[in-house]
Amino acid sequence: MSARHDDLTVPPEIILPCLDEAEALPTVLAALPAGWPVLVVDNGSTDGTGEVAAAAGARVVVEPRRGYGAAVHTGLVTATAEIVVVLDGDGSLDPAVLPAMTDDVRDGRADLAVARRVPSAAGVWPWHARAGNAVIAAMLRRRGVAVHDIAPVRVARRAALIDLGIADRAFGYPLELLLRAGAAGWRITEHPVAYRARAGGRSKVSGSVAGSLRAARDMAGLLR
Ligand SMILES: Nc1nc2c(ncn2[C@@H]2O[C@H](COP(=O)(O)OP(=O)(O)OP(=O)(O)O)[C@@H](O)[C@H]2O)c(=O)[nH]1
Ligand SMILES: [Mg+2]
Repeated sequence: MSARHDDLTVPPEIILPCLDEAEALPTVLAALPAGWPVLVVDNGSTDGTGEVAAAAGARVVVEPRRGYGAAVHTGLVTATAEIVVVLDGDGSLDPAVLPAMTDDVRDGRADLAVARRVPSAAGVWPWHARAGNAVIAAMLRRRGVAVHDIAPVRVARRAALIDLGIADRAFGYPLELLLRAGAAGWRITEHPVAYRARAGGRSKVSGSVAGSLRAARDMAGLLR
């Protein structure tokens, strides 16, 4: 018998897009809800990310084309669970929020559950990253998508996410997802998630003004 939509015994699958996260991954994987399957998308890492993930019991798929969106998309089409979680592989987002987000989707309160970052210490969210984010979120709200962050964590039904037809394969991916979900009339719930320093390794985006600008450029194209 196949699993029912509301079968509470079937956990969602956690997709972790990872570019050079070998240092952070052991901590990240150990903190995830017990028994939930994990799919690490190794986005062309050169630091042994895939080996570390496999040794810790995760399933690994390699996506050589760089880009956050490319990694997430490959995760979606490779995963098998009905409901999926997309979370960063750097340990910056507290996975304690995942069960409540998943319940929203499983119980039918939401088509998409997202998280909004709440910094847990001064300095974890640099001003340039935070400012760009606030502008984007305000634009989304003006378009009727009631969010306060660009959905750094997401839970939804896998098939529905694929059907949204998101085309961006870089850092515009989460924003395009929200725009398309809003246009499709999806019900969205938003949960606070503790945002902290990455569990190891090096920041590639918000740790520098250049990284923030690159992310802003990917997103700005979608809002024109
Ligand atoms: N930067 C970057 N991250 C990727 C890519 N592909 C997958 N990822 C992963 O996507 C997740 C989110 O990345 P970010 O949090 O935006 O990048 P970061 O390097 O952690 O930089 P911060 O903004 O400092 O958090 C991390 O788990 C990355 O390893 C890619 O092409 N570039
Ligand atoms: Mg990060």
